[in-house]
Amino acid sequence: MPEYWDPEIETMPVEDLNKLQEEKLKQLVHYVYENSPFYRKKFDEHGVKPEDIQTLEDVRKLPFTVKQDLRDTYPTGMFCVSNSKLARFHASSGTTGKPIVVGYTQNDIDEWAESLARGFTSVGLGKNDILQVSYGYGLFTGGLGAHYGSEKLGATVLPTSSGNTERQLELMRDLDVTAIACTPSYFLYLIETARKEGISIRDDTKLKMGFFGAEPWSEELKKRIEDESGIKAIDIYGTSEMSGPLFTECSEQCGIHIWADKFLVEILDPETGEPVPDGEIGELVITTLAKEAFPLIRYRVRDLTRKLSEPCVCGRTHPRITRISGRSDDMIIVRGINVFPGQVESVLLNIPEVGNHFMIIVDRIGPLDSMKVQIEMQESAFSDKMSDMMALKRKVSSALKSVLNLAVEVELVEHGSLPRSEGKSKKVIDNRKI
Ligand code: DLL
Repeated sequence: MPEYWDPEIETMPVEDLNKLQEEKLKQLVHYVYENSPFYRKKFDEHGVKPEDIQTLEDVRKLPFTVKQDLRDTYPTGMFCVSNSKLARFHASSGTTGKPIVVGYTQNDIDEWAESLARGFTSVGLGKNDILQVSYGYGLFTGGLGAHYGSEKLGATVLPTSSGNTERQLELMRDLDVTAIACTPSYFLYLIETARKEGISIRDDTKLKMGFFGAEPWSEELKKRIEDESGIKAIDIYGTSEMSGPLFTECSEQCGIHIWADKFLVEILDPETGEPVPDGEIGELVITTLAKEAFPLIRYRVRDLTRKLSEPCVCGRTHPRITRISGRSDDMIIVRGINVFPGQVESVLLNIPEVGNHFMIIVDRIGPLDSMKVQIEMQESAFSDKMSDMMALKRKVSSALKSVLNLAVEVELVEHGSLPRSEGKSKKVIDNRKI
């Protein structure tokens, strides 16, 4: 019997769900028009009035919101409530310029926690579980987001935050932790550190699942994590602008459930802004239907994914999105060829001799772009024979070439020599930008 947090909402017939979204959308456009000078101006410039929005399809009459809008209105120029109604801020460390500040009313925090409580329940997490939250606590939304979600569920939280890996492992064992939430790259580091200490996550801990997200990760990495640790790896997704970590896969693991009573999803062609057919890849665009402090209208998230509208076999009727395959602005262009780091990860992790860590380095030598991939090998694959190493390099090179259509230099580096990450990992160094 599948378990639901809120069966009535989660299994609501699609037509009813659409009606509910329509009502909420209508309320939202009035709300932002009345409470956010930013949106009032945007709507006016776009020639659209709240009354023009009567059906769900009318959402397409509304202007997009983009990250630059959040920067231009830094810190709180897009908020719809005064400071006295705010319960919390978070901020994302923008790679360029000012960070982005997001704000929440108490109600926003409750809604956020509820979204996660639904997701946690959908993979079988419950009151008897102990969740180790190894996402960073603080301005980043990961730690506190997972923490509040878990408390709402009634599970026990172990708020380790990131870092101090040996201690994390010690507590995980001593307290019989059953689930963890962290970036997939940090979990790889945990597995590696455990191994060095002679601990097997599979045999020496009670860990049964992990909620991995906050950075792109491939199916191949999921498989490696599951094979090396014996736990179930669940995809968890969200962004600071939407609130933080919000959505997870259910135990069927066939897409991430997006709670349609709280968020309206569009998948659009990044070039034309037109919707792509169900199941086709495009850019995720989100409208928040339940947020008070910092609602977003048609926010262009820039993450690339597919929408699956068919109800899930778990009985939930809300739409799903597939694993994020990259960001439209993550793409590196090398000699005119588009390369997504995720593609590189998929190719590499399909080769058994290749270890779990790699780094892409892009350079410009004279007029020409060049791409190099540094790869750690599996310790077991290391050989003293030069010819074996050369053969492995050729194998990796030709696998990359066949997928990327690009000649890539491959450098095999010593196990443990590439940087390990405690939070979001960096997989690309683009020296052309320096
Ligand atoms: O990373 C929120 C979060 C925390 C999500 C913990 C999941 C777990 P930001 O720092 O604003 O928020 O970064 C959001 O991270 O647009 C994606 O590009 C990427 N991202 C987040 N989750 C995933 C995922 C948090 N499951 C940006 N798969 C997003 C792939 C992800 N990319």
